[in-house]
Amino acid sequence: MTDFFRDIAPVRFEGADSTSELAYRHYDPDEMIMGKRLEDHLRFGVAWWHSFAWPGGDPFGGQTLERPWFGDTMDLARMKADVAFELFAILGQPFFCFHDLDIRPEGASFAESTRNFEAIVDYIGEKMAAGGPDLLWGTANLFTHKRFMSGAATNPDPDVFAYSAATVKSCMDATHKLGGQNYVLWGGREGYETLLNTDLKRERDHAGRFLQMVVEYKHKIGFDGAILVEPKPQEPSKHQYDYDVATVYGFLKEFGLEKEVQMNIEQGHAILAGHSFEHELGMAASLGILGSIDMNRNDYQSGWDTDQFPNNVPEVALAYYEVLKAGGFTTGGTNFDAKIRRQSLDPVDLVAAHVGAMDICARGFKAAAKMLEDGALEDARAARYAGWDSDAAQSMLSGGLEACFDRVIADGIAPEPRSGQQERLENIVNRYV
Ligand code: XLS
Ligand code: NI
Ligand code: NI
Repeated sequence: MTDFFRDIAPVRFEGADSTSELAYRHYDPDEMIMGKRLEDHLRFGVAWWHSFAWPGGDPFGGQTLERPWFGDTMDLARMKADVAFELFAILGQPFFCFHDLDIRPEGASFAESTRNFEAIVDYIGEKMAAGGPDLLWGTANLFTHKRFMSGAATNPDPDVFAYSAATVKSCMDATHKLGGQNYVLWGGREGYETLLNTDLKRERDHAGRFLQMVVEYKHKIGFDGAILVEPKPQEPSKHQYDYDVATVYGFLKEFGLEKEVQMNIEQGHAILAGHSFEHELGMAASLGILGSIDMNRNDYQSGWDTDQFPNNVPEVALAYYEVLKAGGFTTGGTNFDAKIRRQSLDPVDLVAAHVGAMDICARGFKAAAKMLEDGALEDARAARYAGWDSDAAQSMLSGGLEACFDRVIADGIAPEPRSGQQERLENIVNRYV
């Protein structure tokens, strides 16, 4: 036991009227919603990088967070894991996620980094076996170290491609060993700063081959979790190849991977791409590649990836509405890819951030489930497209332009515009949130 969280007790569900600061008011893990426990719907995960590895820097200033485990030794890495599992015991959430770099000290060579990593993975495995949460997903950090400054799989230097592939292999092995349910690839530096020095076609080809190698290895080791790509339009690279869900789907098709790879969709990345979160989720669902979500919130004014904890119930409700409409999560879940603000110095700030976020999500999720069960939005949607239920309308889709032309003439078709009813639908949503 460390004394980092001192006497903070495990957080319990106390109901909407509770006045305790650290209580779940809306997240009752055992509440049955649409025939399933709320915990099994939402599948919350804590992100190791933001909660335990981030020192509080921003572009104008360095470390603000003092943590007794900061430093590059194995003992400190073990202390970090101890504190992580102490937070997990306080929150009671079912999952966590990590990158290799979050959990192990960097070694003097790849071999040493790998040894460090494997030892900490075993340490974490023991803590999981002792009753800790499960691994939602593992991933590799192929963007922080300067060796990745010009990309990982898309680096002009084949040695960096090799280093990246070796790193992903070891991270997939660790994820498999810990029973992880997914493996995530976010291409932070798979993109470019200027076309003046970039062979765009070659880089995309290498990224495609790299992803094929990941899928081949998944099958080779018998990892039955999902491979997830996390789209983001820019930041840190100026132009990133995995811009948004639709772009990544085209990329998957090009490399024959659309049946093998799904999406991990992040709220803040959707906003950076000029979309809403629900657009990205709805798009992935329509393409059959909705895997998991990184739940956070971007600042709508600052225009960069602020990774704040969610606190907007209506937004979260519309996001979960798309997830539920698509049938809910299978291997995926709700990973809080979110960090406290750099002024939030106290251990209790970290706990409160997660408790509040879990409550916001529970509230939004329950509103979404009710909206779906009551069918008001779906009835209106079905009515809007009802014209397509007729045989005449359907046969048009198998005919051609001339058949349409003939039908317009023969039936004297003269379409009348109809209301899209947006405000009435928004009022329906407002009854639930
Ligand atoms: C960064 C990404 C990152 C991924 C995991 O913007 O969201 O945190 O989720 O590499
Ligand atoms: Ni992000
Ligand atoms: Ni993310």
